[in-house]
Amino acid sequence: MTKPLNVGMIGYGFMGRAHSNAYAQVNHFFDLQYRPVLKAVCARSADKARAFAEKWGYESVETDWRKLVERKDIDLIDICTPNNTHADIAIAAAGAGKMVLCEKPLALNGAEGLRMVEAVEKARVPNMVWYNYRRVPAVTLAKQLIDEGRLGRIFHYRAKFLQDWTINPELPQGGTALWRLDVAAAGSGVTGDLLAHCIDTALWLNGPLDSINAMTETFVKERKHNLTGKVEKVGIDDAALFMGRFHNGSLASFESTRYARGHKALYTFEINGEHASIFWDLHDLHRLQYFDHRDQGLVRGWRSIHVTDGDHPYMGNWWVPGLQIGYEHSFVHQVADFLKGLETGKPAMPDFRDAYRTQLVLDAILQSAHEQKWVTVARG
Ligand code: SOE
Repeated sequence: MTKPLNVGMIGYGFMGRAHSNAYAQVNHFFDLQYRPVLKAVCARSADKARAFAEKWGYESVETDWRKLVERKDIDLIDICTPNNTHADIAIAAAGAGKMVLCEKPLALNGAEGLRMVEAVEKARVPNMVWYNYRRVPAVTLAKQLIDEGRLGRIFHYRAKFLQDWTINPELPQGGTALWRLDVAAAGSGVTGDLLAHCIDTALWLNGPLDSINAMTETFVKERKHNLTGKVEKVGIDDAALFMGRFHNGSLASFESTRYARGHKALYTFEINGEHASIFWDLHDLHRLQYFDHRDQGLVRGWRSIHVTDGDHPYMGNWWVPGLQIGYEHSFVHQVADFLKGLETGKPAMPDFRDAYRTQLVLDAILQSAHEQKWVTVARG
């Protein structure tokens, strides 16, 4: 018999759907002691909350997140709302003794993130941040190969996340669908939205970053604001680039933008080591490219590993070898690992503290770009 774990989800957008799907699917594919129950969804609009609840099978709705957090029949609060609401909800949820899952980035900035870390650690409640790309099987395989020492000493870590959906200067900022363009709601632009993913993966695969030198640009300086109806200054960064030094001595090169015409979600990373290199591309997410210099010269070359075999990470839980899975499965894996962590007492990462370390890198990027100088990354 599985133990029910009652989920109260706040928000109903793109991430609300990805998480709801993960809760609904996880016990079909993973053997776990806990079973998420879609207990309540919360949105300011009762109509929208009801429509979402009906579609995804939530048992009830709330329109005030404070009420949801206080409900005795809720075990876990899942935060899928804009970044400027994460801290208040997470701190209240931890105070009410709930487990807390939070969408990325953890917070608007490091100081706010630290308050959230302190709240969950003080309350001793399980917590996790949805940096889902760690759980793409090919990315998890990259971690395995690096940890086995196959790459040897690492020289370079290169990552980029490119999109093109904000090039139109007529696109307004703010409001439900466009809060990512409003600095008050998002905290930053591509730095917190896209580079955050690259940094989370990088810290996991390659260890801490010591210092960075960044530049950011805002290509469209003013946009109409959906909430005020007025043309207002744009406060987010549209593009962010940095170079840096990892603690292990390797060099970092990172780029993200929403102005790369033709690219929708081109997240790639490449790691060059003394013996081998690895390359991954979100647009081809079930493959890992691997080059090993120790291969016999005649057949040496980049291998494209189709990460679908039963002994590849997570894949034994899905179909049969050769049949690939996709983006939504990374969320299923994250829930599975979280629930396993509750069972074993070994928490799934990234928890709030781990995600706070990413937040400190984001702060360093914005500071470096602003002050036009190298910045030492604070350790969390
Ligand atoms: C932005 O377009 C976005 O949806 C991010 O917010 C997500 O975190 C990323 O995974 C895909 O792109």
